[in-house]
Amino acid sequence: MDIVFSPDQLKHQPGQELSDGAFMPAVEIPRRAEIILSAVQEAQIGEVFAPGPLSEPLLTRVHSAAYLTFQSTFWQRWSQELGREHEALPLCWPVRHFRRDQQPKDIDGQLSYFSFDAGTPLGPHTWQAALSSAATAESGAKRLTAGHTSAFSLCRPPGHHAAPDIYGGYCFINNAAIAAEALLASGAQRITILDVDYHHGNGTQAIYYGRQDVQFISIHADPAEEFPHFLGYGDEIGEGAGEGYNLNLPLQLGTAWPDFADAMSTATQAIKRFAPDSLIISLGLDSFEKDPISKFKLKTADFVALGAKIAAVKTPTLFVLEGGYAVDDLGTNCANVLTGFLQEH
Ligand code: OKP
Ligand code: ZN
Repeated sequence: MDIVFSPDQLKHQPGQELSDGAFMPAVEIPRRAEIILSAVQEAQIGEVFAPGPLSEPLLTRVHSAAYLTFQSTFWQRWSQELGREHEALPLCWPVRHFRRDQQPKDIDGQLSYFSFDAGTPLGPHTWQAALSSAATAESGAKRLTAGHTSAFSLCRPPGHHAAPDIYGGYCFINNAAIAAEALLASGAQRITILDVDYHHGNGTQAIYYGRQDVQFISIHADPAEEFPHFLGYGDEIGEGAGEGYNLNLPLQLGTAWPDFADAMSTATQAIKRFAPDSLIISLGLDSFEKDPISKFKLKTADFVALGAKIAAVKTPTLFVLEGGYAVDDLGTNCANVLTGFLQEH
């Protein structure tokens, strides 16, 4: 299985995030990617390749023009117009009675308009790293188009919380959607994105909610108990042409492998019925028992079983890295998923 990785992804170096009502050291740090890179090489999963440049049309298929303008010019405006050198966080959102049809002109207003949380710092090289992460996803998708039966896009920062015009949850560009659009642009008819990250993939759901060419399935902590709090319930089934093509499988806090495995069986049955040309796995490793921000109980050995369950779908599969913050175990857990997949493949 080819592995795609770009060192430019390490340039997003958030210092502090707002979490639990206080500034805390950021958990979505470059070390995550470094430790996974060395573990998958050690486990001889495959050869590592750098991605080519991201294709611009893919970006505009996933994100709005206004959002892309905001992100690509943000740091210049923040630092030169406002003279701010510290990383940026939004402060105020258009909830309930506010209007959201007016895009503010000022930078702080726009920061809020294009975000959904205060836990996702924007720094001087964030956008460059996000573009490299998206290029890593595109490059993995190209391997499936070329006939490979699997690939691993070692993406960082992650992508599944990013919606067409909103960043948040450590995500700026929706990498799984970039990969899906690359596959569709190369002739695929149907794609499934299966999101196994501990957190609901609200951004991916938003992008595909009205579409029947991309099936979205997410296994995650119940949003009534966990971030992102406002999406990810079981009654969200898609709308219009997309009705029936969105499947949320929320699980209770404390879920261990047996119940996670049952949800995986439900997911794989739905995938087989849909019969996609390719499967994209939004691979979050934060379902791990020692994850510092999560409350599931998967053990290191369970990740081998997770990889095997994914292989049982018997469809060309692209793994796109999402979350996972237990840095010491992250490499082993990631390599275990890929090894479990390759053994059953
Ligand atoms: C990103 B991904 C907990 C704050 C939660 C956001 C978590 C983002 C997860 N005190 N902060 O899905 O792994
Ligand atoms: Zn997560």
